Amino acid sequence: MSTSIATASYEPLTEETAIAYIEKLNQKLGLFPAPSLLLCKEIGDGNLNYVFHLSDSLSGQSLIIKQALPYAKVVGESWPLTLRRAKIEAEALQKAAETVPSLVPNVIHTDDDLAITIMEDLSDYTILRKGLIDGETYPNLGRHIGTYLAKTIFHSSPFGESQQEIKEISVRFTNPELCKITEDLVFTDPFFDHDTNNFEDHLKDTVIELWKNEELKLEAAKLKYTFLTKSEALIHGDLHTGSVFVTAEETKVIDPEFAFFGPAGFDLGLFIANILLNTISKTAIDEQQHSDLYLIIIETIEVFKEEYKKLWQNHHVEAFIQTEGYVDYMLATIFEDAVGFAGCELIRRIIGLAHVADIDNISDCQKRLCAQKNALELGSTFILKRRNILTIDQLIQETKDVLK
Ligand code: SR1
Ligand code: MG
Repeated sequence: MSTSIATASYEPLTEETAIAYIEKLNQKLGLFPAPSLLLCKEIGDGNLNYVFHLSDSLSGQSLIIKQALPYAKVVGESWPLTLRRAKIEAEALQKAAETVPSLVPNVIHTDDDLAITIMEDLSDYTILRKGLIDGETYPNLGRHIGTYLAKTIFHSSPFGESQQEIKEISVRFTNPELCKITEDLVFTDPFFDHDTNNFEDHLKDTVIELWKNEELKLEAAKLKYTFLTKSEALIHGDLHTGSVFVTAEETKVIDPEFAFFGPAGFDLGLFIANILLNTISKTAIDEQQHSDLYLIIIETIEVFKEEYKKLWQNHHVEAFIQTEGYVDYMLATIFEDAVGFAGCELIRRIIGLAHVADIDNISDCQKRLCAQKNALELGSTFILKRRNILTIDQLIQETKDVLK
């Protein structure tokens, strides 16, 4: 259900006004049983939004209010950002719930004027990035993410949906401002001496070498063009390990505010890159091979391909669907794009504005430098060799060659 409550004009919530807002909404929607005693805490640690945890100390029930800010929290008010992203995020979650309901949080209510989404409380879950940094293992993760990717991509593509529905999705999820952030921060700025970049002094020579690598820049330019122009499916748009909540058994994909109708390999590429950033970090710290992390990548890709093929066989929206070689061609192009996008993500997390704690939190300076250089080398390898990295084994082997 979507409404506007209390005021038509936007105001950032505080912990106090969040409680007042929910108390008012409670009268309409019965979110908490009466009487209630609500407590609220702002718990957001992301780059862009407020996240309030609301709990009723009488019933023990709880929920989350997510509110978009009109600017990027990570930079400040000098970087204005559309509030419409809250609507995109809520609708992307609802769309994903049509095909993978157990893998996304339940959206309870939205308010477009206040850029608010109220959703199921996932406080029992851990952000995957933190869990991996802490050395936790998640045996179901690869299967869950592979399934999430196959189902969300297939069912929002012309192979799984009618032509009219696809046109409607592509218009509804037009997301120019958030796409521009990715175009700049992932595909452009890290490859140039740009003022948004943020890298350590000890990397300066390596980064200057990368900026001079014209072959690499040409391939990065092609990948940027693919991101700008390839409209294949409704994608999450920011599927790093901070966008996944996990428990030992369960997985929830959150935060699809960057969702748009884009290249089908983008989410897979970002997810692989972020698992690899954790692998690179751990390998730099202990010089061990981390087969559990490689296994997440292997299972994600294998399950993605298996599930995608199953869906392909069972749906007949597209006349050519049974044509020999077509599904393998599609999967190969998605994989090639994913490898290239993974390369760009590896590089931008070292040179660009938005870093990852997996690498930045390595306290030993020499080990951190080693991890940063390895991420840049592996990113460059993926970008340059993506057309020859055809299998999961080749992808893992290229990684091991860089990390040895
Ligand atoms: C200003 S936003 C920086 C980064 O945070 C988001 O999660 C996206 O990854 C974006 O690139
Ligand atoms: Mg996010």
